Amino acid sequence: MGNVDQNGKIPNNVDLAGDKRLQRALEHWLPLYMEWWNDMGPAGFQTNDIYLRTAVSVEAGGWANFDYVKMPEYRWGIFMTPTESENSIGFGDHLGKPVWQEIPGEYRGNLRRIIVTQADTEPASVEQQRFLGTIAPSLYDMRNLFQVNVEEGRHLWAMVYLLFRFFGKDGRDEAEELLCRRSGDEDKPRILNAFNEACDHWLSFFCFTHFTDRDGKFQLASLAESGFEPLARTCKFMLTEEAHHLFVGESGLDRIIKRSAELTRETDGDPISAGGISLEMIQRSINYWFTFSLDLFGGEISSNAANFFGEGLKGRFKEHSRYEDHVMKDGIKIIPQVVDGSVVEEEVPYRNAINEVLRDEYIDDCQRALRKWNRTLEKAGLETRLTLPSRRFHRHQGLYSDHSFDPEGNVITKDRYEANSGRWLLNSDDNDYLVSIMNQVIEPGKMANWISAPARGINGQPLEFEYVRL
Ligand code: BYC
Ligand code: FE
Ligand code: FE
Repeated sequence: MGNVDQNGKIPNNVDLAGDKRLQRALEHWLPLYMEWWNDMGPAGFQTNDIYLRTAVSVEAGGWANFDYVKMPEYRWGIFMTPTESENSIGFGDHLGKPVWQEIPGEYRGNLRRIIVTQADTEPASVEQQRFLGTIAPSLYDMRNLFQVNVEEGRHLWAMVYLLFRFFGKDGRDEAEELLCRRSGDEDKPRILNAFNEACDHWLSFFCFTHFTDRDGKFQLASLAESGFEPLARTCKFMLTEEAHHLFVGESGLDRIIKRSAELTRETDGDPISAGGISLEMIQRSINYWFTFSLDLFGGEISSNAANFFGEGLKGRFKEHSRYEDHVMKDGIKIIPQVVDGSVVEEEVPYRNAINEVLRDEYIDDCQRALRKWNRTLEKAGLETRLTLPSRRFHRHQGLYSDHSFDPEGNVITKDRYEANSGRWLLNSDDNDYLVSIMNQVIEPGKMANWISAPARGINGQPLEFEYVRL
């Protein structure tokens, strides 16, 4: 199973050649996918050579091959991490029973829903990032953008394979729908809210890859625990690609913060006068994308999530190493809720609160990055610090979406919220300004004025390397 077949139209290690019907069905979907890529993928640059990595094996160390590739010729493949042993289900009511290689009939609906939701985010993000190449701050960054884009395309392939292989006609219909919905479209939007938000400049791009791709990391890690083994192994391999997306976001923001700090000092506190980005704007962008990404974990109290866990479909982050009790039938979790206008702690049955357990892990990981960025500010000699807003602030899903909160998490009136939201969240003036300073920089090794250079190039190449041949 581990061997990768590179010869067919669709590279894979799932023995597509051994299932001609399935192979033909996926080869039939390929031109539909290409049509979507040409319409909704990166605008321009489709005939340029880009220095990209392509997955060519599934071995831990050396799965990636770096070379110049034109994006439409990228080899989108279907890969699963191989298994070493006979696995058993690691959590929930079926704990210890053998993992499923086929879909258990009674869970077909829930699995389909999870896979379609995951799948939908992948093309959505490509659509959101469609125009960013034209305003890239360097060839290095442009290349990273396209790397993320082709890999999100591959993630769509990963999920579409599962739909075709395990869900028959329904799966094929869902796969078609995935190419019909459009990010931000009024009539046929993408499923989850963050994936319909505009991402029209690079401050939003880096916040998106930092905060929103990070939801991907935690959701994929939970699905990598699944008792449905083809899903688990698919998600494990996706996580190897995800690490680069998170690097792009975290280091991109760090580079903006570093440059903004420099310009803040040079201009006596007015980086905008020098065409830079202010720390207040960065804070507003963090507030905006962090909170939209919090929504992606679903409601604080969710019977869907309780079922996914009990049924062995979706576990917790690092279920095996981080937890001892893998059944959690009787536990409780404290969830602060608004009662009569104030926040009080209420007990909730643990399984129903499992979305919040994952959100906790996510917030800790975000906090870690904040500490790093604040060290960058400290080193630059500035006293300003960036923070994460409360998980209650600016929410559109779950318990807190019915109330208004300030960034510290205090209940406030709707009027007070509306009077201040422009100060707290990335606003249209910010967006206009950010778009106005972002002009494409295409000289190898050069950076736009509002961002500092990265510490090193890609795959050991120098910064001056021609990452995109224009
Ligand atoms: N927006 O029971 P609840 C990634 C809906 S990112 C809109 O609390 P549940 C990537 C929900 O569907 C990772 N609607 O939700 C990143 C339900 O609808 P119905 C993506 C939302 O099911 C960057 C209702 O509200 N993967 O890979 O417990 C670039 C009640 O919800 C939202 C996954 O999400 C929302 N934010 O949890 C590229 C994994 N949240 O039934 C890629 C699969 C909830 O009332 N998905 N709703 O119509 C899941 O595990 C779960 O579906 C969710 C929601 C965690 C998303
Ligand atoms: Fe992805
Ligand atoms: Fe990603």
